[in-house]
Amino acid sequence: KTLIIGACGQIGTELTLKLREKYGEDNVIAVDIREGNEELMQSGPFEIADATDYKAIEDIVMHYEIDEVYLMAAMLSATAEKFPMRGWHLNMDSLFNVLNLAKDKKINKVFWPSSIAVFGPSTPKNQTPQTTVMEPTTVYGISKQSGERWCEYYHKKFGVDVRSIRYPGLISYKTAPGGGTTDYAVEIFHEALAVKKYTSFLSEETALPMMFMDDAIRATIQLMETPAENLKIRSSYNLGGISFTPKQLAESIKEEIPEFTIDYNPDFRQDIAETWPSSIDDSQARKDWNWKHEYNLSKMTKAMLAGLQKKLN
Ligand code: VAH
Repeated sequence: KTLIIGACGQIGTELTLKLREKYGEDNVIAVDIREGNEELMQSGPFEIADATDYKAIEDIVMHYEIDEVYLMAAMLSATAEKFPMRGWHLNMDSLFNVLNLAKDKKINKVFWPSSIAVFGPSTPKNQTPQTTVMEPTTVYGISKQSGERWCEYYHKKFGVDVRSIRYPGLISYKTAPGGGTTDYAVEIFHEALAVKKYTSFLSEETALPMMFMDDAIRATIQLMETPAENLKIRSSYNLGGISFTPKQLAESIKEEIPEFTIDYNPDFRQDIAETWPSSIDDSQARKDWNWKHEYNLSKMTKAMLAGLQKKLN
């Protein structure tokens, strides 16, 4: 049985729905600190629990006879800058809970999300390599870099089968944006449909690695289903996709909504975005588990507008 912790989050929601489709509703248990959207809540077993509460998570693992856990609970970059100690506590203690359950053989496989936020100002910005200098300057990035070190340590020391992906900015329409620096690229679609204009909190030339959620979910499940002997990386895999600036995204939206306009009012999140890469080299993921993204910028734009339109109707 599969457990998704943080099932109501941006990735967790779509991951839960996709896994339930694939493995059967009753084989995928959703857990979060609060209830999720209607589609999620009606699609299978749900438990309220705090990801940092070891006993609560262990009880759920034993009760449902869980054998693999996707730990998707985290505080993202912008929010963690406002609450550093709460961000560190949530991101790290939830990981230790799940790694220790695996070490004690109470579960046999773990997925844990890292992020391009592990890279910092001294990291090569274009086609950032799998192995490179990483001096993250955000609480979130520091927690993800530390988490990667712990994942590799538990794999090497205790044989824990933990797998991880450094997600780029993820674009989706099924959940509201949740405190990410890349979430301008989600908000913009809501505004484009509602009022045909958007004020971007990142400047027009800020290129960031991005990915449509369907590609990210497919990559996650593909990695988890890859035979362990194929995996060379046990910290976290770089995952590329597309890379675009707010200006390029606005141009893509104008193809569908000609009267759409954008203006720019960078805030503290601009400082975070400037420490991150512009594009990612994911050749290791392509080699080890045959990764290939499918959504380019225009295909993603069309899918986002169609998905949101459907939700609004
Ligand atoms: C954030 N969406 O903005 C997340 C992600 C790479 C960015 O980690 O914090």
